[in-house]
Amino acid sequence: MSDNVVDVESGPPASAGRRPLLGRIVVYSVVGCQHCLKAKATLKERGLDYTEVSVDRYPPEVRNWLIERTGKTSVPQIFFNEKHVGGNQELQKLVADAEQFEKEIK
Ligand SMILES: N[C@@H](CCC(=O)N[C@@H](CS)C(=O)NCC(=O)O)C(=O)O
Repeated sequence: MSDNVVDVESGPPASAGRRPLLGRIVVYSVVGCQHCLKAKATLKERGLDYTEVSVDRYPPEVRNWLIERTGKTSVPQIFFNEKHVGGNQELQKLVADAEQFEKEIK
């Protein structure tokens, strides 16, 4: 396996300050969105890597897909693997509940 391919069996390597997470966090955002900045800062504070998709940089179909998938027009929309967590407000609620948060990120 080449060096830049994540081994799905073991997950990404846990280096200093970073949390091992089996899978992926995706933050769908819009450039300059304050709620998106807050959500990303919260994930960073917790050492959780995420992939950001700035929907305004893509054709409208991407945002339309997001609205269809989540039932929401606002950003951010956050996914832990295929599970839709919600927006920043839902993320903040989740991180405030340490036990639930630990369950969700595993
Ligand atoms: N309660 C939402 C609020 C998010 C929000 O208001 N985002 C703004 C951009 S910063 C937005 O998408 N507004 C357009 C809309 O609501 O359709 C959250 O916590 O994520």
